Amino acid sequence: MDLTQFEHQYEQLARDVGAFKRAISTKLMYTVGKDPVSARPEDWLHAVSHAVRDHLVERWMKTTRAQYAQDVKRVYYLSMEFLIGRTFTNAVLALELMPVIRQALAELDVDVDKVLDLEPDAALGNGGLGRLAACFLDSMATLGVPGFGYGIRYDYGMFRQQIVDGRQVEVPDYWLTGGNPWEFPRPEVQFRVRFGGHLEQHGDTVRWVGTDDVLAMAYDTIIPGYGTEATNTLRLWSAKATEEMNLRAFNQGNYFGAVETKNHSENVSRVLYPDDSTASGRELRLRQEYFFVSASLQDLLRRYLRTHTGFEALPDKVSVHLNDTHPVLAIPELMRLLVDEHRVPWTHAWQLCQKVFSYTNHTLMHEALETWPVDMLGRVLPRHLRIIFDINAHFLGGVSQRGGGDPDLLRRVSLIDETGERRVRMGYLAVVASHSVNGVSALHSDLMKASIFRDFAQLWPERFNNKTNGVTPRRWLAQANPGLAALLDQRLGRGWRRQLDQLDSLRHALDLQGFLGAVRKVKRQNKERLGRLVLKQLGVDLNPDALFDVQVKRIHEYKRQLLNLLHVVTRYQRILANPDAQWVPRVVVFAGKAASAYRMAKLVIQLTNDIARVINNDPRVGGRLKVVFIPNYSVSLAEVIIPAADLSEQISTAGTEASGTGNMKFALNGALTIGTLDGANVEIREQVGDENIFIFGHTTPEVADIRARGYQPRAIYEADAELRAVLDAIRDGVFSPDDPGRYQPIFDALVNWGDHYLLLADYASYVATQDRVDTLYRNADEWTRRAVLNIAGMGLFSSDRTIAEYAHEIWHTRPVIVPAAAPHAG
Ligand code: 26V
Repeated sequence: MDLTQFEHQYEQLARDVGAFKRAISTKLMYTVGKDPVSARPEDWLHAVSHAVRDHLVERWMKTTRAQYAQDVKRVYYLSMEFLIGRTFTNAVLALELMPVIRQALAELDVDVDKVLDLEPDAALGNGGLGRLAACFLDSMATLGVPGFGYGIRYDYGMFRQQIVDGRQVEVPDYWLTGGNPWEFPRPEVQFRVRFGGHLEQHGDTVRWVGTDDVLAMAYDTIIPGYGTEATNTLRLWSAKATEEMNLRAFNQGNYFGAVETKNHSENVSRVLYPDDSTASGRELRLRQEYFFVSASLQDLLRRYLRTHTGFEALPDKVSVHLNDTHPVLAIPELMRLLVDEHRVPWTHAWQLCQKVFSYTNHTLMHEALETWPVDMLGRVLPRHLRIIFDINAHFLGGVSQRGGGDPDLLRRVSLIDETGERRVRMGYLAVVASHSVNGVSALHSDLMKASIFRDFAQLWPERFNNKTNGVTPRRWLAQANPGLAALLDQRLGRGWRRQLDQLDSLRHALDLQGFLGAVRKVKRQNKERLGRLVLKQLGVDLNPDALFDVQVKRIHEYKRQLLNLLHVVTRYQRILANPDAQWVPRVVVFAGKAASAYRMAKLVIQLTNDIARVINNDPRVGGRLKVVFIPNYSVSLAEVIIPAADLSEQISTAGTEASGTGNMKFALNGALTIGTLDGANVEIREQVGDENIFIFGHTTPEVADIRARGYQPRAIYEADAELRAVLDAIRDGVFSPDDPGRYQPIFDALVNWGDHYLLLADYASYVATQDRVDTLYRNADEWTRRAVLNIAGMGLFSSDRTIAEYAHEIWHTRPVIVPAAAPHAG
């Protein structure tokens, strides 16, 4: 760059900074209503967010206009969960405004980092499924795929986790307290959603009458694309009492009763359900599911009908994607809207449905496969139950015509499970009504066809496919790890943000003088950053030279945090027995939430904290081992933890983790994986090479085999002295001297009650592999070389690749063309 060019850019920057200072000050006064002298950091956050938002709005209008002009096919991604996290930094990076904003705020005397840290996470999700939806929105916008996210605007998101005396305590997350500068309320976009009532038959037509109605009101959030003018919309629905409900209630003269009635309606969008919620409140969850799909379908049909007459073109203009079974009521709802309200003949409506819908399965865990009692569905949604029965009749009729000589087939594939209380199988309904059914990793897609959807995969093999998950490199590298991002920019240029496979050329940098050292330095800075957070939150001092061994994810038995703890205790006992050996110092980091009703998961959290307390305070350990449980795992905490990891724990029982996406985020940030051949670990290994990943444990067929032969965990316990010492210590209260029996249930689950997830079967292999980890870590250059090879191999796991596959192979949609911005007028 010559000097004049440089001067020109500098002048441009100065002009932009000046413009932003004025914009922020104006927003502070006229939007937030504060005087700069009395403004709190929260006020500045709102002011600067509004100033940034204005820039997105221009792109948003342009994209929407282009979508209409080009009459594009739109994709509607229906999901109960969108785990977006924070928006500010993401928006600023998308607009490439970070230097300008930093400078503008600094000149206004505002501490940027302090202000950024005030933004609450939009935690409208439990875990992997919700975060995937957020990564997908980012990728759809970046690729120009005309995509709309549709979901629920929960007043209370994922609970805040506090740890009190080692135990998880759930605190409500009222994330909207301070106002949400990113959303646009749309009071003019409201739809009536009906519940209850009964059916009346008039000749051929069915009328659904006497319903209790709720209004769904839209709130829009802009989803910026990266390196493009294209944006998308996330539209979330909030429940409002209807006018007649208000009138009826308030006219009865009982003011408080009336408010209660109003609350009852509006409860539908009050709170996000944790993933193992018990029977209580199940009906409310059913209402939530119907609430958001009904509003979404009414909305998208209205949009379609604005520019089309008749439904012939619907499959060319609309794709509706079902993120797991939670939105599956969209199927009978579309049938209802087409048949009852638009008078489309049943057969035609059904053909349209099958062309419009596609479905992703995210878990094979039995308890997560949704079914709804026929009784409940009949009470809450009588019309939909009738439609489901009709679909079932048509479907079973077709199956029996095909014959095949399997007398049990009809019972097995029926949409109604008739064993015990009759229930509707939502996953089956999704398969029957969709043209595409996919799993989220190669292994999971195969298992899905061999297990839960076996009969359907034989009936319609062409319907089933795999779409291996991915993660957005914008949030999980550029934003979370600015140090590594800068290093990659130096080596590869900036293109990797949109073309993640460019990371592959990092291999050529391996032998460059100083490169490994530079990578190591970034990792160390990230470990120091996490160390500061841990010191502040937990008062525990971490050694940044120690190996940071990290497991962060929802706490669940199948994910086997407990296996990790068995290794920790093994190491502790080894250190005590052999204090003079050359130990590789380790910091073992845990974070994650347990569903509030999940006893065992909560006990694992308590055990982790008890073990941490004992080990961290044992002077004999002398800092060679530290254990921390960082409370309140969230997207923004993940952004700090993941870049600091040396070792990524992905240790689920083979065959249980559908994909995992944390595994990808860690490797992308230069951690080595210790993991089983489960979910996407299998494909990660293919990409990084067997030498650069620590694989251990039994494979999926071996797991099946062990179970089939009659698994005997007690025999393993008795045969392995080291394992026995670990389990005995846990059972006998070494970590819970105040309550020695506290962990008897954990001991029993593993040794006496069948160890369902085969921890003991994998223990020896896991511990031996952890020893190999130590050996490699001693050789700093070799470790770093392999870390770089992990980063280099992550090109495949961009959610851009995943979304491109969905767009080409399932949705058949093409990008919208948004004219590029005119260059700055100066
Ligand atoms: C189930 C239920 C049941 C009723 C209450 C609310 C609720 C919420 C969520 C779920 C199922 C969650 C399934 C899930 O999160 N699966 C994860 O999906 C990730 C993205 O595909 C994948 O990487 C993880 O392996 C998989 O566990």
